[in-house]
Amino acid sequence: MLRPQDGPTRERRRLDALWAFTLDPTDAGRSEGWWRGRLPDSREVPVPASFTDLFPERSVRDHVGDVWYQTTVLVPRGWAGSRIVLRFDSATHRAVVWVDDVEVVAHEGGFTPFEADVTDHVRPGTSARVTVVVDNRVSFQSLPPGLVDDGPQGRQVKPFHDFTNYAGLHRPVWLYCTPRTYVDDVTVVTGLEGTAGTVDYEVALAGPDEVDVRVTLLDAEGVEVAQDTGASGTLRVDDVRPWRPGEGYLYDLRVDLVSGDEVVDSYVLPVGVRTVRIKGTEFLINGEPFYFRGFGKHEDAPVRGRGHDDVLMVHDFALMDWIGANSFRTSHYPYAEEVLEYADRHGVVVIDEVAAVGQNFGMIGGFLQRQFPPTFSPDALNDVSQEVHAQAIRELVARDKNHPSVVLWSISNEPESDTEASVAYFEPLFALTRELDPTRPVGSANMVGAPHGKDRLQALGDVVMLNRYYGWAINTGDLPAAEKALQAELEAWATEGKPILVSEYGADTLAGLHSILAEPWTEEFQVEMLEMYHRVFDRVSAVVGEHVWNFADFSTPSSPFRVGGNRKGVFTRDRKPKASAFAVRRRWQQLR
Ligand code: GCB
Repeated sequence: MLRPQDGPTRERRRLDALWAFTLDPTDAGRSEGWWRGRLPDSREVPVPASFTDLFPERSVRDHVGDVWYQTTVLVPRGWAGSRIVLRFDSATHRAVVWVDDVEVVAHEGGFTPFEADVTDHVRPGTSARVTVVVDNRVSFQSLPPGLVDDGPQGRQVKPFHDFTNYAGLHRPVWLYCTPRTYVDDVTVVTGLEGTAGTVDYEVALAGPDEVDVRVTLLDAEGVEVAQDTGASGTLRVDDVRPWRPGEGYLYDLRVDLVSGDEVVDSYVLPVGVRTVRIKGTEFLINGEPFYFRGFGKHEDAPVRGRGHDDVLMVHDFALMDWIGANSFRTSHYPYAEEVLEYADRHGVVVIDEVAAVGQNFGMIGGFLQRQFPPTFSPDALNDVSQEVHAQAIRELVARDKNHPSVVLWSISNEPESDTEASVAYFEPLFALTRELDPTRPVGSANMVGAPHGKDRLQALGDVVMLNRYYGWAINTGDLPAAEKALQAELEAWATEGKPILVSEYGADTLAGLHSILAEPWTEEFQVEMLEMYHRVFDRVSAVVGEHVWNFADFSTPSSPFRVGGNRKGVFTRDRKPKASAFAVRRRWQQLR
């Protein structure tokens, strides 16, 4: 799914602004048809942002169910004759959209874009009313899964993960136009042969006119380096400048639809020429072993919640550069496309994760103190859930397939992984991901409850991904015991002959809490614990990467385990360094 862009044949308007907003705690809006007029009792909220933390009101922060957004958009007169599209970069977790009185699109899943062709529902030169209902409920059939309880205080959402269930219109909303005959999709796969690069391309077009396809590859200075005609083909670039970690060199692939001399539509796709391959226990980018240094992150900030914000994005990337990170995982859901584009341009490596987190009812049942059916079973995560998961993977790959920064798909975080049922659930999803994208490896992050010998899912993946908390959740405070256990486990996994990525390790740490004898929760302990992990990683050659959990402290619902959120950040929630940031920096600057 192509991002809207401005160009000679296209124009876009960003609808980010203050929108009218109404909570709907009794689910009245859908039956009363709130889209037919102005929203009742509305107030203003910013788009994009989570609505969750905007107001000092429990009814907003803890709201479960529908919320309504509305705005008025002026459709430019100059767009007459064009195809006009309304696009939401995300709505968490599902949405229905109306333009004036007409329903134009519904979408399930909170982290991927969706759009509607609204050409027949708007009149250029006039305004249209856009109304969106966004539902933040989770269930066994949503991704991520969770449940909603009815308590004395009303509905309560219980996600099966630790991060806050932020909701709303989290990313930009666009109205854009294209010609009636237009470039609908472009797929590129790149290769390297000696000093030459190849770009296999495939263009999907739509619309009534007969057109020819012309593609041109331009280097970063705008110099044409290759050209071809036809909807698919291979471009060859002699003396290619590859995209590589640390250097996000990008070409532009310009796709023109032409009819005689006329350019009917034109779309420009940035392309990084690089390869990804697994060889034994090595993770190769452009044929060279790559070692992941970085973090699991969250899209999370005070007040704006999960709302995308360029200011924070640039700052986070700057801090990752300062500390010497070269990569991160989009834990635990696809991030805004702006983030991937930034990573493309700056040579930062990304593990792209679908919003499958909390698929382990044995563990969740313990936390929530209740009995659940078996995780993967007809009354729990069933065929419908699996199809929702499959669709989320389809949408993730469709959106992100062309990003050179993305080198690995992560299709779940810490699912139940030691049962026959988990294999039956995941086998088709691994196969689907590979069918959609045969060029990138696939993995899923394993949890300590299913160690080597018990786990059955890592055998399906290309990279062993391990989340480990020895010294914290296990052997709490006992680093010598933790070191032994970690070493033994990594050595066991190394016998699989696959690269091992430690996709999470970390300790909750209250910034400003100190002790001479490193005690859990202090800054000193976090430093000692991370350094212990690093010693072990250096002794196991199959380890190809270390992603500290987490880049920064982040918001969670209250619980006996959380003191004002999850405190495993190396930075605080407002991005101040803890002592560990300097320790990690010393190591990563050396590994650079
Ligand atoms: C995990 C999860 C992560 C949590 C983390 C923790 O294993 O993957 O989402 O935040 O543990 O700190 O509890």
